[in-house]
Amino acid sequence: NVKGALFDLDGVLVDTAKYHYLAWKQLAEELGFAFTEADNERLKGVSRTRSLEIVLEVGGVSLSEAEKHRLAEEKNERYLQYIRNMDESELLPGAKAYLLQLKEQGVRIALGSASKNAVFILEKVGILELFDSIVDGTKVSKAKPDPEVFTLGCHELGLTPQDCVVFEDAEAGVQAAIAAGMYVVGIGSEAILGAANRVVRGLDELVA
Ligand code: B16
Ligand code: MG
Repeated sequence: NVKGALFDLDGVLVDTAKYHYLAWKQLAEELGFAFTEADNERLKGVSRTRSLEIVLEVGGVSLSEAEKHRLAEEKNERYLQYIRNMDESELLPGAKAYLLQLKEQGVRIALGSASKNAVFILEKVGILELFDSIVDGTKVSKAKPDPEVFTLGCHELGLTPQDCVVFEDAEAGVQAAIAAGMYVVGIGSEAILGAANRVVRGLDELVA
């Protein structure tokens, strides 16, 4: 019986990938190369620092640590310009209804995201107060597929892994949940998330 639910943010509750994409694309253009939506798939669920390395790899560009630090900051400034305009209408279908349904059932809710902007986004879309625990990129040092983000979330909820279910849209996130010993529901396509215990197209499929 499920006592805790851990949610990834980007791709599960909101589609922030489109804003990450716009910000990275602008950065790539500034550096003189193109960055496509297909390239952007590689950034899903990946930390900001690692994302920049992938972007630079796409452009065949190598830079100093100091320069990389500056560009990561610059990308984040751009990203913030996009997400500051977010509101409740940007919640993915079924996201809020499903969170409320779980709350009604007495299930405790945690966030397990790589993003350092997670709290800001949850506030913008109006669901911050539904979370009993927030584990985000400011709290963990090891990125998915390392289980740290989910193990910590489960611990903060005062539960054991067998009590918890994870909702994830990225392959690395599904692997992280499996490594944490939790039941995992993939959000997206069976072809990519086949390792999950169950795959649905979106949280709206789970709303009773
Ligand atoms: P930030 P998730 C991830 O969110 C995104 O999928 C990934 O593209 C992004 O690079 C990462 O957050 C870090 O985000 O730059 O805001 O710290 O899927 O783990 O919720
Ligand atoms: Mg995600």
